[in-house]
Amino acid sequence: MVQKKWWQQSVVYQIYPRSFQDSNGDGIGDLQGIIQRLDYLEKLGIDAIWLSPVYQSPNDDNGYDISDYQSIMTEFGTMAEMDALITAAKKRKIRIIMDLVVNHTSDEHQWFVEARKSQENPYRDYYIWRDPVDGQAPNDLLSTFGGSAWQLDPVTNQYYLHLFSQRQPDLNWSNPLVQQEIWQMMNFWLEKGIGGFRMDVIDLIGKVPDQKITGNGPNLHAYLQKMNQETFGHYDVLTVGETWGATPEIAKLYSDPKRNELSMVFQFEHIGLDEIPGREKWDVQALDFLKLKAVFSKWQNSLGNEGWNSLFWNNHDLPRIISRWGNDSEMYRERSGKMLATILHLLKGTPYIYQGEEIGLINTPIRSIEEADDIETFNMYQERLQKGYTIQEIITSINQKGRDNARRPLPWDATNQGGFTTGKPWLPLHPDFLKLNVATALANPKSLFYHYQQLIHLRKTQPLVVWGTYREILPEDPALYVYERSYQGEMWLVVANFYQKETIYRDPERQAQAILLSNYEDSSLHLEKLRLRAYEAIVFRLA
Ligand code: TEU
Ligand code: CA
Repeated sequence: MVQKKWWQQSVVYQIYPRSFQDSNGDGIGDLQGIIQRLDYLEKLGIDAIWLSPVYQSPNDDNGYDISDYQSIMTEFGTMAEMDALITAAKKRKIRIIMDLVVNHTSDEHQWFVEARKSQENPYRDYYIWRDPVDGQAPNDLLSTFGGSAWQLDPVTNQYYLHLFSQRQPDLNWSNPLVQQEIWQMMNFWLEKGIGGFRMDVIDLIGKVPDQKITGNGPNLHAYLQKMNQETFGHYDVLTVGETWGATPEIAKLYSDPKRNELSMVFQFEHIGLDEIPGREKWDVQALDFLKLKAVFSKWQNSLGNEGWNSLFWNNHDLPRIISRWGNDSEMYRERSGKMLATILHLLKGTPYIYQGEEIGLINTPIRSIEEADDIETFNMYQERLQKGYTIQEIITSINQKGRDNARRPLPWDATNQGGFTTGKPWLPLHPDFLKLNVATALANPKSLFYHYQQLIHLRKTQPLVVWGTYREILPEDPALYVYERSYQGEMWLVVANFYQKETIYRDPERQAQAILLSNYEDSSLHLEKLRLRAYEAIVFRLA
């Protein structure tokens, strides 16, 4: 019998600290601000907080470029406040999951400052350096953020590898000294009583650049098994790897308990379904809903006891899901948000809620590139201008898929700057914050917030949600997502209309005993001919 883990029964809330709550009026969210808002998270009912990076950083990539893993970013506060956050969260039975970014560091990390001094420097091989080939980069590996993945360092006349920005040099994981440094740092954090790690692009640490292998390299799992043995394997913690290319077979390699690697992974197969295959994320097409259902069902049915699903729509890199696949009009924003939440949170796996998702935040369009912040966006803007795209085409793409959409400060109330800050926010809030804010949501018993709270409550009180089996119904239906969850003789049926157009579900053989949750107050129990209105999502207990 597979041992039951706390993180299988948990709901995780992701905080992007820069945009969560500012406590000192500098317009930047901080640790003290998170401490001040823990009661809100306890009310929502979450069990763990995934904290995007809070370590010292020059913020070239908003904290995903770390210059000191064991000190807190100046704008976010102090190590004492970090310790206070861990303690205050623990009082509320909330664990803190740290963001582990060890594929690369900042170019301001002491290791890189040393490494670039000379080819003989003892830290040189902490990173990946190559001689020019015919005066050019060693090969045509590309950075995720555009351009070559190789940057010439003129002092020592060698190129260093950076799969992300030029200021995020990749660590050389084949160097045992690098591994020792990382184990030491991870144990520093584990000894503080954190609840685990989210592991940034962890599928890349096994890269073999000379063979242009980046993800899923030959030594990747050996590194992770060693990491488990040397650090978190001695603790009862959650470890979730960000693995963009994972298939279910690959996911089992990371999360099969027998392999002693990770608890689970973030896979992104559903996230790519409105992107044109082989093109960049900015090149979108209409979502193929049948494929979305097929991908969910594949993942629900594939892992068995050899792994565990993560469940998410949003994070700090993704556009807001209601704008992307729901309906962010005034009329349907919350209705479609409740539908999206229902179909995700009643699946088998650990759900992750990204800050603001629970009140139905939506994308914030920009009019010009001056309103953007994200390095990925700036690089894409320049690259596409050079390729001849019009400014309007580029701004449209940024408004659809840009990461700033997820990074707008969280509006807490209808006061100045949404109660996020008493100063000037580092990035403007969504202009509708006077209506769309936490206080308004908490004041409305029918708000999306309370729908999330009910979904979490169902997970906490009904073992079927965590442990039940999954079976999809009507996979060919072009508008309905229908699935069963069964456990110890009990059966639930989730029926959701993914679209605005009314549709019918027919299930003449079965009776519904009760409606456990719906996003309409007058949903029908009659399955023989069930009319589903715009985005109507109902959870039935069957007789
Ligand atoms: O993201 C990994 C990653 O590949 C994303 O950058 C993704 O390709 C892109 O955001 C799609 O829009 C992780 C972090 O989540 C991201 O915030 C960092 O920028 C990146 O790694 C580098 O650390
Ligand atoms: Ca602040």
